[in-house]
Amino acid sequence: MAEEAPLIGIIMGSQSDWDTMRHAAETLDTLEVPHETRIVSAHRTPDRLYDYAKSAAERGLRAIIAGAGGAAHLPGMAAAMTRVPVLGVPVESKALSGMDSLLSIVQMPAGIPVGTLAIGKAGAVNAALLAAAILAGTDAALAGRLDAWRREQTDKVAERPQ
Ligand code: RP5
Repeated sequence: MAEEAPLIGIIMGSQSDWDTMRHAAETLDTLEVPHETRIVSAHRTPDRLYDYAKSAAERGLRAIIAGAGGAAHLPGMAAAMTRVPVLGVPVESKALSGMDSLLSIVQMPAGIPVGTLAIGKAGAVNAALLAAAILAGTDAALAGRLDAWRREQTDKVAERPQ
């Protein structure tokens, strides 16, 4: 989907976050939502974060999915610099299993919201589904693909345990 202008930006604090955040990218691939992926660290590449967040709206991004672990400032800092909705994914950290990431992302003071998802893969998948649902409000074809994705999930649930 490289040829289409991205509607969703997936950013992460480190290469080490990709194993989690690739699930967001794969879910958007499945739903045929144009997106881009970037490593943008609040701590190590603050200028890159500034440029990314400041240009997000004018570049046409409709949501940013931001994953980070530990002292996870990335989603909140991105949200502080753009009105584009930011969905935060707490990456599971080695030291505290992602509780640090979760609390860093979820406890935003009133005024700058970050929509916070679950820790790890579930959060990455759900961030993508939520971003797709936001876009589906004004995109009937995407709404159809999202409904089909949900139907398929429902159909996979057996009535009785095997
Ligand atoms: C955070 O620090 C990143 O989001 C990552 O989850 C964590 C560890 O980063 P690395 O030391 O693996 O680069 O900024």
